[in-house]
Amino acid sequence: MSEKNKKFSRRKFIGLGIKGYSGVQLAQGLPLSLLAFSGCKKSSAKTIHGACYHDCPDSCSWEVTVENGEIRGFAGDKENPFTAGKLCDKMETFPQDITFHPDRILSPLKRTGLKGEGKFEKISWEQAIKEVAEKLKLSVARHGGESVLPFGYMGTQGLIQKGAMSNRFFTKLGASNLSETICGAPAITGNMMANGQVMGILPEDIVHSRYIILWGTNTKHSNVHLWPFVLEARSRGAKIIVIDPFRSATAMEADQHIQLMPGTDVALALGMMHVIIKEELTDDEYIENFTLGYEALKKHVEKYDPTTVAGICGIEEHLVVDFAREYARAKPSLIRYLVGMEHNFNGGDAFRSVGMLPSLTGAWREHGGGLMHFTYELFGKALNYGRLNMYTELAEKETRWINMVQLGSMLNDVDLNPAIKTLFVFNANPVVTIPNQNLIREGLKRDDLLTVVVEHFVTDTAKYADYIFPATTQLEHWDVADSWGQVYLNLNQPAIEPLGEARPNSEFFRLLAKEYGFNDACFNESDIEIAQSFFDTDHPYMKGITFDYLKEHGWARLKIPDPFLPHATGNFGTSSGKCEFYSASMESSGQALPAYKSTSPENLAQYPLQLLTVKATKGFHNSSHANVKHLIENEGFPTLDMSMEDAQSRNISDGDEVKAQNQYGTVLLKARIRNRIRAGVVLMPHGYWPSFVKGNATSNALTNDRLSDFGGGAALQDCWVEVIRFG
Ligand SMILES: Nc1nc2c(c(=O)[nH]1)N[C@H]1C(S)=C(S)[C@@H](COP(=O)(O)OP(=O)(O)OC[C@H]3O[C@@H](n4cnc5c(=O)[nH]c(N)nc54)[C@H](O)[C@@H]3O)O[C@H]1N2
Ligand SMILES: Nc1nc2c(c(=O)[nH]1)N[C@H]1C(S)=C(S)[C@@H](COP(=O)(O)OP(=O)(O)OC[C@H]3O[C@@H](n4cnc5c(=O)[nH]c(N)nc54)[C@H](O)[C@@H]3O)O[C@H]1N2
Ligand code: SF4
Ligand SMILES: [Mo]
Repeated sequence: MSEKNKKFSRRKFIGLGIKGYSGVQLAQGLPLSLLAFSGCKKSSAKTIHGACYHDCPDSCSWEVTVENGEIRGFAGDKENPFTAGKLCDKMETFPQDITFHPDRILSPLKRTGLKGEGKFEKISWEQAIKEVAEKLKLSVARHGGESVLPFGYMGTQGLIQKGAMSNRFFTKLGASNLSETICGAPAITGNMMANGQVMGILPEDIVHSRYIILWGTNTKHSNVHLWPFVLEARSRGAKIIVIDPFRSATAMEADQHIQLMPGTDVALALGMMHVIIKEELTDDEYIENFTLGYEALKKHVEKYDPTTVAGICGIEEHLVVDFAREYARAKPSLIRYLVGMEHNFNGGDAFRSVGMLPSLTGAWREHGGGLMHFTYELFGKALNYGRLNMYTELAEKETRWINMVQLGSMLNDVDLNPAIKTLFVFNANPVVTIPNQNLIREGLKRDDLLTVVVEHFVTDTAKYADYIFPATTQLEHWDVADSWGQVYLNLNQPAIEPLGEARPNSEFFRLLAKEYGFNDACFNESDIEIAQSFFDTDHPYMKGITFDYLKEHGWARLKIPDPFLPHATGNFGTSSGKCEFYSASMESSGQALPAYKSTSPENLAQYPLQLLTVKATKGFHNSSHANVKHLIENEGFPTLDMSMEDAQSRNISDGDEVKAQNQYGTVLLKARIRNRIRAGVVLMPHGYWPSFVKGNATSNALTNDRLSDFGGGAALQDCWVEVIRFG
């Protein structure tokens, strides 16, 4: 459907109200029972406030209209200035797409076929919990608590359903801990090394900026609700620059697109510093008062001259110089980064070096200037997270950490002591979202592994489960939603009763804890009690924001002082309180200063093209929604963007079916030759499920589980393939 048509049908949907909604539901093939329109009954429609659960910087507020226990309307909250009445494309039809999806699991399932085959039979909750608890007990008695791996991730980022009860259960059990590193870890580590915190300026303040660099972030798709503020800044005279190896949807709308080679951002940032220092465009007073290690940095960046940097980044030399000058002279200038450039061997240092730029030029001094990154630290101060991590109350001893990025290796590691014998997967779909898909599948096939999945669907991961438990969706459970991309706090209230036998994640772990014999009072705490505990604080950001207030109003903006200029006069979170150009704490590892590290791909002769697997779809959220018919149809067959040069040398034309392959796997794609990617690099969208595409393999079948430079993140873009036409 074209952009224009989509907008039209959305307006029509809102305009027609209840009747229009039923029409949309019918078009999506909802079970007719749900459409029973109680026209003859007296209307008792209620508005229920809620919020999106996705791992997304926007954390939108929504309103659900409910009548006689049925949903009559669903839309973004019009009053919330950030959501501004509009959810993103993929969430507009969330109730029918996810909650009422015909494939939704509505009762517990037990495996009957081979692992991976996807054959299950229904089983009662009582029996399933009993069997899982029994098997778990036997296994823990034999192999110890650390043989249990809880693989829970960001399927929902709501504070309760993400982990409040599961944290308690696995801590008490003495299970292994999961290092949640696949998203944000290198970005956070890099920024923290320089600035000691990731809290930059507030999103709305971008309107005051006059020079906006969207550095490795696809705002139009990944951070949809920031985009109107970017456009507002542009209408007030701002220039927008995108730095991305791909001509993303956002890059297409920018005033300038710097299309560098992947993983070379650190070189570009150090090259900019070289020019800024050499041309005396620095803010010396800011450097003197609020930074540490300037002399060492100055010496270090001497070697990052424009010629060298242009060579590394694969861009023209004058670009490095012009860009540095423009950035340093513009006032206020802002860098927006998020996560996108972290997934490579230079990822952490990219965030560290780019994060230093505003201190070199004093950009932090101005309203709208500096850096914009994550906002979660503001919620960390405001809310009481005491009931989330109950380690000191429940842990008997410290247990090991397992890096989620290496799930495949860990499941297959015969020397791991103890081996992983029980795997709980909830809020996650690792077969699709974790590198090295085929290795993970191999591991999940192990006969001696008990796999328990809590899900909405039989995903490509759940197909390997011994037991699957049906989880509720955001329309059916309580949650509290903080945010990493804006400053509104939301209370999500259930709008309808759970469908079938679905239960919240929290309830699954409550029941399992009880069956396992854990009697601590914390396992009896209800979701509402946990929700209330977050408000047990007198922090000034929470003035007037109580549980009862949010029950009534749904959302509230944290009471942050306005204007908010976090580093106008220093106040960095480092131990020195300054922006650290030089990290003394990293001296022993030789990494006190950010540096470009060249990567040496294996088998470059055989696999010469660098593959990026990024969130380039509008319809999917990581792997979520990638089983929704109209969204898959909208996205079409997964594409592989190639340069004309690379395509011609392989006799490939636009639209041809191709195989991208390397030592880890093979994925079938459709070549797209639209001048969106530079020669030497190819790109495919991430999120598709193997079982929904030809070839039964998707992006992470080609990636490997090597780590990034810092934070234990995934270097999944350090991936090389060959592309061959077939068919
Ligand atoms: N190649 C490649 N790989 C990537 C990325 C990339 O760009 N490229 N991006 C990475 C990033 S940034 C991230 S954040 C990860 C995301 O990885 P995941 O956290 O695995 O994200 P999703 O694919 O959204 O899978 C979440 C699953 O949780 C389920 N779910 C949703 N709500 C609930 C609930 O309330 N209860 C339960 N039990 N389940 C629920 C959904 O049905 C879905 O199947 O992927 C990473 N992987
Ligand atoms: N529609 C949609 N929105 C989403 C998500 C989704 O799956 N779908 N996922 C959510 C999640 S979990 C996250 S973490 C955020 C992420 O949001 P962003 O931080 O914006 O990250 P990505 O969308 O992964 O990547 C952004 C851009 O980085 C580019 N890139 C890749 N490697 C490099 C590099 O080395 N240098 C530079 N400069 N750029 C590079 C990619 O080409 C891509 O266009 O988005 C969230 N929003
Ligand atoms: S996925 Fe993001 S943009 Fe879309 S509704 Fe949810 S929070 Fe908003
Ligand atoms: Mo993410």
